[in-house]
Amino acid sequence: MNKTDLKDLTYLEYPPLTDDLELAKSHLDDYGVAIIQDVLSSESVKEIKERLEEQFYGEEKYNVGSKSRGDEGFGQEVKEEEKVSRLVWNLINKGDCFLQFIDHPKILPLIQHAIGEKVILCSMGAHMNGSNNQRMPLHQDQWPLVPHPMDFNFMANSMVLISDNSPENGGTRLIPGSHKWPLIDYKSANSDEVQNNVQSITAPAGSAIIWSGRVWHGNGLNRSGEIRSNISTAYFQPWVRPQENHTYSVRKEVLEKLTDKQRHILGFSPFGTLGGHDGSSVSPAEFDRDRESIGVLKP
Ligand SMILES: O=C(O)CCC(=O)C(=O)O
Repeated sequence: MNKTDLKDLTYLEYPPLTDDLELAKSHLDDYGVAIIQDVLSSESVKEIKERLEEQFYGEEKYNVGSKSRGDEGFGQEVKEEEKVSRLVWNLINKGDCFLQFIDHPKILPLIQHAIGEKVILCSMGAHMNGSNNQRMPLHQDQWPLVPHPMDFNFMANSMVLISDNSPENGGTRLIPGSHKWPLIDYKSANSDEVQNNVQSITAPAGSAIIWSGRVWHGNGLNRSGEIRSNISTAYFQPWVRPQENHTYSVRKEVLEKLTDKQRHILGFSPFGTLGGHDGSSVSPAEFDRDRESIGVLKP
């Protein structure tokens, strides 16, 4: 790693928005990024925005969840009052309006195009970036989660925009084309040489960005005076351990509402020989460990 001359790296423009699935697949291949228009209606955006804002202030009130200024990953000391952003984790439990993102028909086929037919959900969370945030380090989603850099695509991410994204409100900054870069380290990727080439996306609320786990990206600087909210739903090939362990964190009342397909994507059933029990490939969501797992037995 790290023999690359940063001057040789190629930067592409963002691909145009599209609602054509086949074109979006070719954008994913060529740019590592696709931007899909009209994934949500304006009524749906409004409903989700209201739910997210309630959750943001609810988590604030009960002093739970995750707050940041953005630049903690650079090792910055941050005062509590400077933490203007929240990552509202595990939306699966936080409103029926989020369940559609587990297997959204305009998103899941593109994720499957990027990493294959069989997927497991890594995590779903809202990046609610407050005004006066700071930049997080540019990163590849699939890299820090797995101990070794691996030069193939086993992760893909989606972000449904609940706010219009622009340079003014810290639209997500991605580097189209960087999925084909040679492996470079974190420090080089965060050098001025690279940072100066990265632009915030401009796209309307209701659209979605899909990207390969190897695309370098990060947040943008929000100076708009308002919160910018994007919902990230990320997926792995099913052999990787997900960020959120849905098999114990999904609340019972939510589990009852999920379809079989959604439970499967959340990891409630095995993939091949992985994720079953006692050598069995049957692992239903209602699994009762005390009754069904075989313990110490004697003849
Ligand atoms: O908030 C954003 O725009 C990007 C967030 C992001 O890249 C991340 O948390 O991995």
